[in-house]
Amino acid sequence: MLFCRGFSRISTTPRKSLLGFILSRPTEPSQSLLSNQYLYSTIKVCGGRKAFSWSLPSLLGIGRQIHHSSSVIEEQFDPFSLVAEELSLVANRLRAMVVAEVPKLASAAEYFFKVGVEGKRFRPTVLLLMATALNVHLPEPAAASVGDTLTTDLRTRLQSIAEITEMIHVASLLHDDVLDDADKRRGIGSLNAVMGNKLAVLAGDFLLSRACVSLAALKNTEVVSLLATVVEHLVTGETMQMTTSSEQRCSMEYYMQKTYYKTASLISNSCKAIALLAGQTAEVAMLAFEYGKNLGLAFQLIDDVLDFTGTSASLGKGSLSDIRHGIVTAPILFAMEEFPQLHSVVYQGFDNPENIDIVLEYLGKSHGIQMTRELAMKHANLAAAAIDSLPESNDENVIKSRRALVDLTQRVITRNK
Ligand code: GRG
Repeated sequence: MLFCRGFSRISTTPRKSLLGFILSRPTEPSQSLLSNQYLYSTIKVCGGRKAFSWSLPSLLGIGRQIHHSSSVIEEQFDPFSLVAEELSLVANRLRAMVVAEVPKLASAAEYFFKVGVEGKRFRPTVLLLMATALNVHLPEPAAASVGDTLTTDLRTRLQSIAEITEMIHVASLLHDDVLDDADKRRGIGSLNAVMGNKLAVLAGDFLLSRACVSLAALKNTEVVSLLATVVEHLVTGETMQMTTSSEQRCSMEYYMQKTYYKTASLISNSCKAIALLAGQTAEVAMLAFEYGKNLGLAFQLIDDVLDFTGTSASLGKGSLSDIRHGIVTAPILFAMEEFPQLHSVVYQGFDNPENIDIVLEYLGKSHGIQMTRELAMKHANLAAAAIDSLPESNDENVIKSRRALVDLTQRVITRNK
C-alpha cells in the first residue's frame, strides 16, 4: 500500500545504535534524580558518547528541584529565553517581509504577524537553537574581523530559514481555516471569519510567494527542494485528511503518515535545511532531520490528546473538535485495539452523532489517552537521542542550545496548551 511504503520511508532511523539505545534505556525515576543537579541524567554511553535520558516522573521531580534551588539554572536552559532577542529580530523582519502593495492584502498578510498574535513561535525557536547547536553562533553586535562577518552572514541565512518556515506555517494555517470554516485562531477571529475566504486564501498565497523569494535568495537548490517538498507534504496531508476512506480512518499507519505530512515534515525539513546551510555533513543533517521529525510527531500526538482532555486530565474537557469533524486520532485508534467492537463504529464514521458518544464512552474506559502519551514520549526520546548523537562539542553555547533542544522534547509532551 502506498501509505505503508511512505511511512516506512519516513520512519527510518539513521543510526541503529540510536534506536537500540531508546528501546533499551531504563526509566526508573530514582536513577535520574540521584545522578545530577541539572536537567539531565547521564545514564548510558551511546556510540562512545554520553546519552541524556529520564522518565517523566523524574523530569517533574527535577523541575521542582531546580525551582527550589536556582531559577538561574532554569532560565539558563529555558529554550525560549535563550533565543528571545533573536526571536524578536526575526519577528520584526517577518513584519517587514509581509508588507503588500494593496492595502487589503497588506492587512490580511500581516494579520498573524502582529505583536500578541504570533502564536507559540515554536518552529523559529527550534531552528535558532538548532543553528547554535550546530556551531553557528550569534555574533557579537559589532563584528570586527572578516571571520566575524562570515559568521554574521551565515547566522542571517539561518535566521532566514526560521522566517521562511514561519511564513509557510502561517500560510498553511490561513488555508486550513478556510477549509475547516474555522472562526477562531490564536484567540482572535480567524482571517477567513474577519476578512472572508477569498482574502484569506490570497493572503496565504502571498505569504508562500514571499517565502519563495527568501528561499531563492539563499541560492541553495537542495534547501529550495526541501522546503518545496514541505509544501507538497502539507497539501498531501490535508488532502489525506479530507478524503479518508472508512478503512483508512481505522488505520494507525495512515494516521501517522498524515501526521508526518501535516505537522512533522515542516520542522524536520527545516532543521535539515539549517544543518545543510551550516555546512554540516549528511550524517549531521540526518540527525537534525530526525530531531525535527520526532519532535513534530510528539507535538501532534499531544495535540490530539489535548483535543479530548483540554488543560485538565479528564476526558471531554477538550474542544473535541477532531472527532466532531469526523477525524480519528491516536487515542481512539489505541482504544480500538483494546475494544475491537469499536472498529465497526469508527468504520461507519460520524454522520450519526450517536457514534461520537459511543466512541467517547469507550475511550473513557480504555488506555487510549495514556498509550498516546506514551507514544509521544517515545518520539520525544528519539528526538533527544538524535541531539545526543551529534558530534561532541566543548563549546558552552553549543552545549546550552543542545540542552535546550532536549528540554523542548519534554516540554512538548508535558504541555497543556
Ligand atoms: C498553503 C502551505 C499551504 C498548505 C495548504 C491547508 C493545508 C494545505 C495544510 C494544513 C496544514 C496544517 C494547518 C497543519 C496543522 C499544523 C499544526 C500543528 C498547527 C498548529 O501549530 P501551532 O500549535 O500553532 O504551533 P501556533 O498558532 O502556535 O503557531
